[in-house]
Amino acid sequence: MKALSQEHILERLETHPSWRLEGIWLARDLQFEDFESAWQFMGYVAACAEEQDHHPNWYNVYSTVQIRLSSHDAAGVTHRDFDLVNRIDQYLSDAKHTDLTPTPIFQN
Ligand code: H2B
Repeated sequence: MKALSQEHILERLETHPSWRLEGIWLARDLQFEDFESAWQFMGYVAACAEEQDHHPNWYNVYSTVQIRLSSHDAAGVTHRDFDLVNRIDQYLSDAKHTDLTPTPIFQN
């Protein structure tokens, strides 16, 4: 599958305003109430990823989860990433969370 153009990605992101384009990644930084809620969210995303055979890069510290979605085989963002974004947004529409300001991964 071919990577989408930046123009196409930015257009699609208009309906997903909590996500941003960061290089070849669709990025979002989340905070939940506690580790259990973060882990529950990660369990949901992991199940989606297995079902779709498309997996997130992510980083978890206690109640925060930083997600970076890209299609490694296309070296960019494809429709598969937006499929996962849709399912993540669907979960979050019904789960207590806050969006953090864009945060670099591995920040001390
Ligand atoms: N996930 C992501 N994000 N990109 C891929 O290219 C990818 C994947 N490839 N999950 C899949 C697994 C591939 O390695 C397996 C063999 O289908």
